[in-house]
Amino acid sequence: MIETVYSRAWLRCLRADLPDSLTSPEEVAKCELASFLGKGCFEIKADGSSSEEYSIKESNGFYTISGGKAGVLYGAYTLIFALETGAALPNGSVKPYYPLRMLNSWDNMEGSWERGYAGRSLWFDIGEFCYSEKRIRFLGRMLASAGINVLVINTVNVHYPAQELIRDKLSGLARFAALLRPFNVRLMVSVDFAMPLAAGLTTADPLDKEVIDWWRERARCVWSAVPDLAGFMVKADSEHRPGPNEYNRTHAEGANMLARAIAPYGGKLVWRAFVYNCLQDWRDTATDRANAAYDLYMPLDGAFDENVILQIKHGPFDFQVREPLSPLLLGLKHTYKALEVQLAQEYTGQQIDIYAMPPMWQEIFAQMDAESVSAVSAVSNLGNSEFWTGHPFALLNLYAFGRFAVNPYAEPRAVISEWAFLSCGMDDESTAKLTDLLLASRSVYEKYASQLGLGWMVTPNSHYGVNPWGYEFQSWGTYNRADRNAVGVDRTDSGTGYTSQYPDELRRLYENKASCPDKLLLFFHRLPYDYMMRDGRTLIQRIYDDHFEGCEAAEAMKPVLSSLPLPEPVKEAALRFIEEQIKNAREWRDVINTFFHRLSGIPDARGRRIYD
Ligand code: GCV
Repeated sequence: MIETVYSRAWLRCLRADLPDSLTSPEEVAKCELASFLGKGCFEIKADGSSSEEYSIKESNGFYTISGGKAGVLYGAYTLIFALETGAALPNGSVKPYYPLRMLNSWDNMEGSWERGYAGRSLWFDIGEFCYSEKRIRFLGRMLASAGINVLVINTVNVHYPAQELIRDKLSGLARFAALLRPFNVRLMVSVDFAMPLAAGLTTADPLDKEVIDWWRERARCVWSAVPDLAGFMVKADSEHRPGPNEYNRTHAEGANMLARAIAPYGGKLVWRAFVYNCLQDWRDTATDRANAAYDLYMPLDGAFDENVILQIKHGPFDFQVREPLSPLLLGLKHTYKALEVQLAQEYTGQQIDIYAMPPMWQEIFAQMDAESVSAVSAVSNLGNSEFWTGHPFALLNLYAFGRFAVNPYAEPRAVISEWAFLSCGMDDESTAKLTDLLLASRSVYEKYASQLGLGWMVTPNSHYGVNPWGYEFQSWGTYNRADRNAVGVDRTDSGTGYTSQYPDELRRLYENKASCPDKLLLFFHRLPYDYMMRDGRTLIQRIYDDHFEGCEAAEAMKPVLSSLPLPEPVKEAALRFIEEQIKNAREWRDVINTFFHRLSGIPDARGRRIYD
């Protein structure tokens, strides 16, 4: 395979390659520190346990890192980054907050990548494992240094030949697992619930004895090839994927059957809660897709086995620019849960437009008790492009996800600034300018692409670019119901009843349009265009203003980027991408403003140009 040049990402201060011979996190830690600090400046005391905990002590410029086998590796990266950025060393013993910090790669085995915006798969091609070991090792360093410890290697939509990952391709799986093991990264595989059918059985019914035995035997073979496999991930009864409902079994029955097959090996069964009717009739205004997951899973709370983790997207829909927190994350009390976020910018600019996610994650963790979930999981934004993520700044989201997984109380500005300095190595003033730009980027995007909680106004299928009625007359349950008088869906008690899924305090907040936060107003309420907002503007004026302002803010990013001493080729790429972003922002501004102007007939109070 031809080796492409790739960015060193935030590991610029470290040497490009590690020796191929390193087999344990402790060895990696020693090697990274020896080349960064020099031999004789540090000691590593690994206690032999598998703990991820560590402590760092300094005495007269000599550093001692103590901890478990994996812990000392995290300690080494913490020390290196602290010395590089001038940050304080942690006090006492520290360990990552979540034991499972998962990156979900939606890679297909033929090499494409579902919702991928940065080239092709880093490890699959033409139905086989196919990768540069050097590059995968570098990936391992990136993941470890960010704190990520599980890599799900294939998309949850498991099609042939990905089903074979747990059958004919076990030796490839084992080799790949071995490459990432020294970085404390364990693999997980997405499996197809109906796989027994592909293997020749007549059913995939989770209560059928032959099916149960088939999965047990599969688990035995898989874990004998990869003894530290983290587990299986399953998307069932969702978007045409098979599942237990086809056999009139519940999701608890389906998940528990698989969980029991893998439990003897310590495997976790990550079951995705992204289940809704994707064949809805758009004329049906009583059915609300936002209600679906809560309605399905709340009655099953407590029915899942100990090694099942229900993976729940952060909002009730599907990674829109702004959604309220999924009520399922708040409601389930007796089920292990993983929070799912999406680094791949499917609805948030596709790694062309800048969209830094840390402010969003801070909001998510502020709304839910961090302890109420036991794992975090992110859809990957990586591919084989030069910068790993298409836009070089999109790599921030991978780094920052790791930081929030290690510490859900992380501070967005600090994380962004740390990433900016480590990745670009600029002076303090320039780092601060880039940090400000990135910190504001989400609200810039939100203003031109999806304000007031209205989502889905995107081009169908590709999901990039504006199309206000693109999803309006489709079966996906994604409607804005805009007409000449009003826009939005009433999700209150008098509407679809979605608000009733929240605990009382939140229910009251959202139920009442006077208290509902502006950013979610049209998510929860259907409002006339002349509705008077808290700030004294009408709804339609706010829509116009936001689109003009969002577009202006995108345009204003260009001179800032031009002025920064970014290293090449990052600068060239940033200037190239900002041209596309500005074009996109202008299109959003003009299409959305024209759309609502045509519907409402109300002109812009400030007389700006809106096309007829
Ligand atoms: C993996 C959205 C995406 C799909 C994705 C799905 C999911 O619908 O568009 O590509 O499928 O979410 O999360 O399962």
